Amino acid sequence: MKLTTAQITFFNTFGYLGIPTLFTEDEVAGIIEGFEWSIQNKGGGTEHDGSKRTMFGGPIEHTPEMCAILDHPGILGLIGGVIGEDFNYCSGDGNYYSGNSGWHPDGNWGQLFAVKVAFYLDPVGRDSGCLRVIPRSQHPDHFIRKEKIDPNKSQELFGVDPRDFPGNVALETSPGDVLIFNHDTYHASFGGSKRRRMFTMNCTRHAKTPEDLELAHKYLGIHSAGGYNVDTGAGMYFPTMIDTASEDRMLHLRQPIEIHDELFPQFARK
Ligand SMILES: O=C(O)CCC(=O)C(=O)O
Repeated sequence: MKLTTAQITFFNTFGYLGIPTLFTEDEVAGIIEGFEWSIQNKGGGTEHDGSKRTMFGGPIEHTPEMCAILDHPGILGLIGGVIGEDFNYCSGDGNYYSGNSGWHPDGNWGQLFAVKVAFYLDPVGRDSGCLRVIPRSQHPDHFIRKEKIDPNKSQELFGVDPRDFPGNVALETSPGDVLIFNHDTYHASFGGSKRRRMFTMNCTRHAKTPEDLELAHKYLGIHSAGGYNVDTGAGMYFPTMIDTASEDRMLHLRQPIEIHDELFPQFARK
């Protein structure tokens, strides 16, 4: 799949993009099976009682089938279309969410450096836990950034419930639809169930300049297994991701592995 110029312009202008039915019904069934196996066996899912979010790292790294999401032509076209075909895959999180996620950006890079790909595994609507975004809030000159407005305080500030923060867009999805957004874009979710199934992939530009290499070090110093003090047994990724990687997949893994092992030699793959 190749994004159209209009889709790329939409992403660059508004800071997010949704692709309906990127995955077929059969593919969705396989992804849900792989997600459930992973969270139940590797992610603490058996303990989930709805009182809080259950979260685990590297949701696509624990089974060969989930790892293959990184080889899927639709996913490669989507991520490659917005940050370059040689993008770095930088892990992600798998979740049984419980309740609302307040408004937040995932980064404050001031430029398009990192993106999040979001997969919701149940139908989610505006009041049942879908992702909401504030279009254009990725820009450093967006009014909420310039005026340091916290949209979570919009009830106190403006008499408006945070879920109705002016201008926000509810991205209702069904399984198989895929969302992508700039890490700097403010996002949230309201009204979801106590077992809202969702996982993400984080990706950054491949670093080619000294400035980008510095950003990549900064990024992986925080947002990586080592950054979270997690020993995957294989460094940057859980072993299955590397053990089943083709040369094409390695294009998206090599630079994060190198930087991660340099930053966290104690966790490096032996
Ligand atoms: O679905 C949600 O609760 C929002 C997800 C989110 O905030 C995130 O992945 O950073």
